[in-house]
Amino acid sequence: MTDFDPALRTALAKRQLLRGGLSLGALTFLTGCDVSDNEAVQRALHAISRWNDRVQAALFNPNRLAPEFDDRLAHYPFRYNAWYPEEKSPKLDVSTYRLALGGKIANKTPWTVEELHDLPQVTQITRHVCVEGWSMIGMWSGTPLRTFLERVGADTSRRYVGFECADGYYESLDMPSALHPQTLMAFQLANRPLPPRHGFPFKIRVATKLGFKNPKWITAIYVTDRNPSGFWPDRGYNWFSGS
Ligand SMILES: Nc1nc2c(c(=O)[nH]1)N[C@H]1C(S)=C(S)[C@@H](COP(=O)(O)O)O[C@H]1N2
Ligand SMILES: [Mo]
Repeated sequence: MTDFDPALRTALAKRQLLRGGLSLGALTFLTGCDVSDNEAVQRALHAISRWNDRVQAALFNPNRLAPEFDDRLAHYPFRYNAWYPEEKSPKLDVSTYRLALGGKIANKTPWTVEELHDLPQVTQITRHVCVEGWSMIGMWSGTPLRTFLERVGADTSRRYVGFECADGYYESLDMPSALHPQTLMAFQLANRPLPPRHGFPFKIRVATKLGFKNPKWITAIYVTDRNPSGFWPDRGYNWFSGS
């Protein structure tokens, strides 16, 4: 099922242009390297992607909100995605689960599921957009990541927040995106506890970014000045991937 709206398609096409808009000739000219020299081309492309990250970060407006929708438009069940089939997705145990904290955070005491669920929650209906070519509107409830970071004494003057997941996936956000009012630790989907396949006990829902920037089955959160990158950014996708 796809319910891709045209405005979004245009926005994505523009992003594609920005990403892929350099011709091979221009690339040769800019980098001064022979395009058959694969390693040099890879280095140049990575340099362009890093430049792209900086431009996107500079354009990011921390007060601009992603569109929110009427609850009748929210899908449930919700489409599953990960880099492997659903049967292999982690099933975390409520009684043994602990969220680990690291890096520039004052109080690193691990959190149980019960403690997490006691945090204040808000509800948001936004569109999840996967680079693989599908999108779906969903209703997520949870704690703004900003509230949690403040609660544990995170140093929000640092540059990045990193996430580790039970399946070996990892992702990270620039601090302004982590503090954005729509960035949530989502504990619920459509008013139900977050189903195991969607990240129980919680996922990071980032309404301003593409689907792969929304890590599921989080086991650790840390604050750092060194860009932790991400599973897909390390495989060629642009790291910022948002607006
Ligand atoms: N831990 C983990 N998180 C992940 C992924 C993954 O493979 N592992 N895939 C990402 C991608 S590409 C997408 S589109 C969304 C899908 O989330 P959903 O199953 O809730 O729709 O999860 C993201 N978060
Ligand atoms: Mo995705």
